[in-house]
Amino acid sequence: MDYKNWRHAFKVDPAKQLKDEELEQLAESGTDGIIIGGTDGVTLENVLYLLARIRRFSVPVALEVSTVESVTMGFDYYFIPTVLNSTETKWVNGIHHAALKEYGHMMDWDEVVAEGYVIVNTDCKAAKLTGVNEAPDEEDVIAYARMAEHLFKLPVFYLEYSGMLGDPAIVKAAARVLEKTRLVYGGGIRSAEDAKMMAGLADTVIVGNIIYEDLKAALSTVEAVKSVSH
Ligand code: 1GP
Repeated sequence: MDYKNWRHAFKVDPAKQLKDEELEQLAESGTDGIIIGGTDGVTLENVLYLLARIRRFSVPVALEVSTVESVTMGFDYYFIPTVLNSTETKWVNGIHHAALKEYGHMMDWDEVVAEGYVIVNTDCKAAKLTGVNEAPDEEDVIAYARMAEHLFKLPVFYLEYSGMLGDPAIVKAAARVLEKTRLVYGGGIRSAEDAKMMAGLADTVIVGNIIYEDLKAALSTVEAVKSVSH
């Protein structure tokens, strides 16, 4: 399924362990996609290992690129974050520029999807890494959403609350100003109820950490998201 129609996706971390049967349950859960991505410990070796194991199933697989060294062929999509509220240009366009100098001539642009990221939870690892020191408020988020859609014409606006459940008022505010750009929500979803709430506001709901803490709860989010029309 085209990523533009994804309502639910699991984000699996190549630095964390999953048993074969756990991976099978995720892949066969009815989710629309699996994203391989993480902040630390992402290596070519662990990305390849996870990709090979997920490829036994028919679910679409995307790599969310965090280090250029871990990029490998074989994914359906390559999601490339540009952190719109980072204080370091490296995370906005620096690594991207270096990567394109080296690999730009051989990229299949149909598989590449740029994600305008806004990191709201300043305590998460991604915020620390990318120099997000202040949490954007509702007005900031609205301006970033408009920047993503109208200035930069990005296909995806990713509201990242990693590790904490987002403020529905802020998610709603972003949804209100986005028309063509997809609103992807991720962070702190631990139950079917959380998933339903965010599914009512965002186009795509991403479920990460709970996979490693309570797989059953993680699996329950698929049906929950699908039960909400949007
Ligand atoms: C992380 O947005 C995802 O990039 C999901 O967040 O791990 O908190 O579910 P959680």
